[in-house]
Amino acid sequence: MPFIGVDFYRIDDLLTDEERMVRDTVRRFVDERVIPIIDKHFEEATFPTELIPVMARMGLLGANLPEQYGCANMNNVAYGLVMQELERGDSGLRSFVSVQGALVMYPIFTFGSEEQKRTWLPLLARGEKIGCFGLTEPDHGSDPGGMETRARRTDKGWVLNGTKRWITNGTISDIAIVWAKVDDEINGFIVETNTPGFQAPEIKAKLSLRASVTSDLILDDVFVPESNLLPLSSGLKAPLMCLNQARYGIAWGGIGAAMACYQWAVEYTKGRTQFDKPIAQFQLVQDKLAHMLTEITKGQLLAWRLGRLKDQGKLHFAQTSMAKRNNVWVGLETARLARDLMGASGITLEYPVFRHMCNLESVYTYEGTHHIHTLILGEYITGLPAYK
Ligand code: TGC
Ligand code: FAD
Repeated sequence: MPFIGVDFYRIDDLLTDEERMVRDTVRRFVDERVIPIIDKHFEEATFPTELIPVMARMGLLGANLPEQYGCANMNNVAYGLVMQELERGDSGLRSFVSVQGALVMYPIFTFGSEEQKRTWLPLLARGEKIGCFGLTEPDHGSDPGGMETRARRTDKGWVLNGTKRWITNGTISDIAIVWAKVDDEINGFIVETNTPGFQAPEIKAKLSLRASVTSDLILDDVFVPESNLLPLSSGLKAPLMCLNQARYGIAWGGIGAAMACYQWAVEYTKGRTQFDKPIAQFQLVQDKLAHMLTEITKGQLLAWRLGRLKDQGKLHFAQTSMAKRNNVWVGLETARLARDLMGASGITLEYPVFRHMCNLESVYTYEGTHHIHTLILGEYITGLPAYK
């Protein structure tokens, strides 16, 4: 079924020609190149690596970073629309692009030396090198400040020891941005994954984000030269700043997945007859469709405003938390309701809603769980942190 878009409040009128052009280009790419192959990748639990060079040529990797490092220099609304469209295809594809841009290129751009930026950013933008971001550990997920990975100084650099878990792109990466403690201070390191002592075994048997690679990172006396320390990355605030970038993209992505599920729910219920009527004519069904459209529209407005604030440099991270929290919930709620309205047909890969629903369970958890974003907002409102 061709995607017709969901724009009840004429949000198109709030976009520039360029933003619409970017959105429509990625929309076409998703319809023509992603939708036809993604079910097979989801079923076989493989990532469509063949799309990496295509997305790189389209300027989607690190798309909101400057041209001088080989990036597309999009504004943040255009970048958000890219994320929306990619996640309309599959959260795994958006995850890949989020990690490469927001969690690998952004920290090098923000905390790296000029030499590190010139060395790595163009390669990452062209998709010739792939990166991952290692913050979470087996015993430290929501509480990354408790990490146990350590960096020890030596004559020529650093030696890293520790384990990271649930790392997107880990097994297919050339570099890992690894966060480790030096004494009590957290620092970021560019770890080249072919360094002796580094392993990235893939985590198998996932029932969510199956078209995405997720891995452990095991660092056993891994030597990292001094030139690969991110010199400006001191403190937990540094990885949290990276998370803001990824959470921003997810706020748009959740709505993309919701739009796909909503359109299927409308089409399916209009075409499915029970009791001699299309089920779309029943009030209980219309109640769910009205709820979906309302929540999607609110989520779209939230994402659009977030983007404009980000472009104006006025964004507080609690505003990003509100949008990540809300819009991933909208995605999951819409996917679950769409699945319900499609009856038994909703549970197969013949329609994308169950795939989106399974994916969004991870998106609800990663980049700060729904609870954690509630508590970030709680701290913003009251000044009182409830998570510690
Ligand atoms: P806390 O003491 O509150 O903060 C330490 C310092 O950081 C500042 N800060 C932030 N700065 C920028 N952005 C943010 N979002 C910030 N949050 C806090 C804070 O003001 C403080 O600054 P300063 O100057 O006083 O030092 O830190 P805490 O240890 O109490 O933790 C706070 C908490 C729980 C909110 C934080 O740790 C958190 O966000 N936890 C969630 C962890 C998380 O989101 N992990 C994600 C891992 S990566 C991932 O999931 C990738 S999925 C990718 C994909 O496939 O798409
Ligand atoms: P926990 O922190 O153990 O949380 C379990 C439950 O307890 C949740 O409901 C949580 O909300 C709740 N909880 C915890 N603390 C509190 C509190 N203070 N108050 C109330 N409730 C609380 N990480 C990376 O570093 N890089 C990646 O690329 C990456 N990719 C991922 C890909 C996938 C597919 C998944 C599933 C995860 C990925 N993650 C990645 C890890 C992700 O960020 C963590 O899973 C997430 O931060 C939650 O940590 P946890 O799973 O250890 O859950």
